Amino acid sequence: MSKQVIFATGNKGKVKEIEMILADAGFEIRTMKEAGIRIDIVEDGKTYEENALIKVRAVAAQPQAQGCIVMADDSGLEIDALGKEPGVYSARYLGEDTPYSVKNAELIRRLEGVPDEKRTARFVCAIAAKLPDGGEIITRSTIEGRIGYEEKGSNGFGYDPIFYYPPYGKHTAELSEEEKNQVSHRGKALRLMKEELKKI
Ligand code: ITT
Repeated sequence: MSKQVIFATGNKGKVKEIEMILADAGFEIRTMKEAGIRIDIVEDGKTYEENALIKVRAVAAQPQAQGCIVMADDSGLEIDALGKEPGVYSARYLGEDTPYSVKNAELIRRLEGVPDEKRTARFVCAIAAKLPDGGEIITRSTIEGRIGYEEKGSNGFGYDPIFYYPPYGKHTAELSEEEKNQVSHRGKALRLMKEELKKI
């Protein structure tokens, strides 16, 4: 089994976490940029799984990816009181280039007057892998929490400053990298993927 992995993501926050989570798996990990792959991928799937597969298939079709395992992460934040928005549109919510301080403030504003017990939310992560023989594997995991009342913490990325994680009594942006990876949607989905890859 190839130990060379190309991760099909352009999100630096994800890359940092992925490299830490997979550090003990013995893979040689490169991002698509590091592998010299510069393609625009249209993520028009309706689910996290579909989008993760769209990313791995697009990258695996490139000549630079031959012989490598290609992996991708598609993830998002589901807020129950907002009908699971922004969900699969999390990166595009209010515009791809809009600062997260603005996106986070808007989500908090939309939850004004919503009590604690109805502020439930989760991060979801689907990880897809495309193997050199064309085989595909998908794993998925979530982390359950609530939307807070203000931004807290400066670790992590994206919506971490507004995601309150009850078992630690902190927002995920207040957790260390190790703490977040231990309990996060991405940490758990990637560890499931490591287990699946060990079987082949
Ligand atoms: P790639 O497709 O290049 O991987 P992306 O940022 O466009 O990067 P997604 O389409 O999967 O990735 O969007 C996921 C969005 O969900 C991400 O941009 C964040 O806004 C949010 N998100 C996912 N995981 C998160 C986490 O651990 N902490 C905070 N926000 C997260």
